[in-house]
Amino acid sequence: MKVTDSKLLKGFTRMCQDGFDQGWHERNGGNLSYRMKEEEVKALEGEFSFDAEWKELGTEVPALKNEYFMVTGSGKYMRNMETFPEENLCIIRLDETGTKYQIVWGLVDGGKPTSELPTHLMNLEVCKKRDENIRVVYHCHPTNVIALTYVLPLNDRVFTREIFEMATECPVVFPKGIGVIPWLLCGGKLIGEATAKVMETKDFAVWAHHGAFACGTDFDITFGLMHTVEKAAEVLVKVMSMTDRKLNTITPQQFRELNEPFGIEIDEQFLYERKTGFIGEMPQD
Ligand code: 2HA
Ligand code: ZN
Repeated sequence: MKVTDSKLLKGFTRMCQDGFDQGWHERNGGNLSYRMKEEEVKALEGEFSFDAEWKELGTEVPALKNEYFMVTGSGKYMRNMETFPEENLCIIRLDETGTKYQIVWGLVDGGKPTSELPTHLMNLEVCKKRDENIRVVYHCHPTNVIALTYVLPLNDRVFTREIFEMATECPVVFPKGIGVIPWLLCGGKLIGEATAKVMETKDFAVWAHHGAFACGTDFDITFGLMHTVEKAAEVLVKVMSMTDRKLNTITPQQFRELNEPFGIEIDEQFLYERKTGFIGEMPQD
């Protein structure tokens, strides 16, 4: 089968377009990676070429050795992925040490995989270790999430709790919460390590003053997670533009009531008692 006819490529590029349509991918902002299933590799490998030179990843991901990934290209625009996939994205394979990659399809006019490749692969590696069905890692620049990194403490518990309170759906969709990473230089191993640390236990990481990362088992789940967090962040921005305190909100006890009917276990660290009611207050314990 041709890569461009595959359901995989259609799902991948549709997600890029959906993110662009949301306004999360100005210019060349954001990137997407997908760890391919064996059957997807088999169906498409007739079109692969194995002549390209092996390049250093800039990190080590031994648990992903010999695997194939569909990834957006560095400097490429998400709005072009659906229309011109061969020029803007690629399929890479890793070598048997998990330290080098080779482009086997795509980027036909030249180029290299996303500048955030180390973060993507380090995330995909830790995610695979906790759930081998997690295949998608998505990075974008969601406006309201970024705005909140200027006014909320960069603290996992506070950030998660304030987002949780903005929609009952939130703790149902991501009961393990959100991890927040302070400003770090993007594109390298250090920020990749910090993000992977979050992804060891959570599906969502915020990069202060930059954007967000989400992981998931498929494109719908991963995009839906980003969309849910950003929607709640938008509500919080609206609330904060009216007040620094809420008159009404969802209480810790009400959050706990969600556990049983929804088959979830909201991490108790986020259900601390509020003392002042000020948005962004730190937990006392
Ligand atoms: O330009 O978003 O973080 C792509 C990015 C880098
Ligand atoms: Zn970015």
